[in-house]
Amino acid sequence: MTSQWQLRAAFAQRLSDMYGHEVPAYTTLVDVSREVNEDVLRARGADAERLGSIGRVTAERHGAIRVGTPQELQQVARVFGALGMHPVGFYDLREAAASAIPVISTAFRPVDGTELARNPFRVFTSMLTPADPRFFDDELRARLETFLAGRELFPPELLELADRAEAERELPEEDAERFLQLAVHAFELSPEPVDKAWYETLERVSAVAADIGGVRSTHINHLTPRVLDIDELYRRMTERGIEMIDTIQGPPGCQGPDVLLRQTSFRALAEARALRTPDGSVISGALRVRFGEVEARGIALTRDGRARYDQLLALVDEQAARHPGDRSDLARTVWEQHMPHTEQELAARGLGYFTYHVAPDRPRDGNHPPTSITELVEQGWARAEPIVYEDFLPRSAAGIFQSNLSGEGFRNNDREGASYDAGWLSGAIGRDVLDPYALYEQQQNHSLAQVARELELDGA
Ligand code: OOG
Ligand code: NI
Repeated sequence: MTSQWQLRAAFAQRLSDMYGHEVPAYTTLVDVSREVNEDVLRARGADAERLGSIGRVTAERHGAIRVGTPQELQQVARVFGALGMHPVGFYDLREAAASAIPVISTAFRPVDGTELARNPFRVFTSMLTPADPRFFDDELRARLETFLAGRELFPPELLELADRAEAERELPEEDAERFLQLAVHAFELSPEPVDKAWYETLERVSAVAADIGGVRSTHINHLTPRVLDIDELYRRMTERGIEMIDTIQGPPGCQGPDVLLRQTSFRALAEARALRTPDGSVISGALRVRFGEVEARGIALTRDGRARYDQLLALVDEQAARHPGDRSDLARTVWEQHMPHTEQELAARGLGYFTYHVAPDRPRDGNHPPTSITELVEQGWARAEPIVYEDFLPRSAAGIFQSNLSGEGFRNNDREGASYDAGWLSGAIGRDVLDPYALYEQQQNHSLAQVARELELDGA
């Protein structure tokens, strides 16, 4: 029998093999990430593994896919449900950038600590919003919806196997093999010719709309390894002559603990594709759809911590508008002034999530332990271990989308946008879209309750 986490790990590995075969620059990114990680491990020792074992980090990937309709999203949810991955978080990218990005998104990922430690594979999943009149007029919307309704992204056999794997939490070996083949195939780039005129019609609205609704299949558009020092990775990729986008998205790299998520990418490469012209002939052309991204993960921030992060970003924007120059220098200065420089401070101020554990080696001096967690940590009764951020950032996601679009696209801001939120998305998928903060908080609270029990604190 193959269990869900084994299916997930095998799927991530096969997707990686497939992607490396199709997009060789991805392999370079993975190699350079591994080299950087080995160097960081050598230089920093155990500290390098504070946010995940080197085994987890080396195997860790996130992918990104894009679909067209709620029905397709429901099917995606079944495929990932088989792998023990659940929809977490709601991201609205429609306003997050200057370019037209007509999608809303969630991320499918494992949610509990044990599963994440086994294999944290996650997929950022976006759904097109044809019903948003700022991007699509009635006629284009109708054509798009008809086109999307007529395609099949996932064969019924794959979905049946997925349902079985989810219900039984495992599959017999032979079925597991079949499931993996079908699932990986569903995310390969299709050789089928692309309808050139239709693709270009959508491209005028948005390159993302064309990528999603202009073809009869879906594909993984990037697969992202995790690196322990993204500034160093950026330098080494540039040295190798791979042109990276001009920034690292997310918090600036500076003194103090890493928080949230930092990401960077290389631009989508032109790939040869067959195009069908209006007279029915097939010509060879090129489309830019797939790219490479890499990320460094830090500590998960609480709602307060995240509010601080968003305020600082706004402050940096404001200053950058007044002082043109290197935005990252500005950001570092702002961060160094306003963000805690130590994990202890992050925890004590309630800005970051941690799990707490009774220190096994504290000499028993007859004193009664204090009851506040900050004091327990300060006096050596308990230790705090950071919880790693497992999710995404809407602004960084928009930045990644945007840096890979060929044109600005079109958004009519005179019209009112269609409104979507996590509740709407839950209804559309037919599964709860989980709140990431609730998940981190649960993990933290669980560990606090355990500490209280072990130290026999009042009320425990
Ligand atoms: C998704 C872009 C967002 C990330 O890591 O923030 C993303 C896409 O291009 O479909 O993957
Ligand atoms: Ni990504």
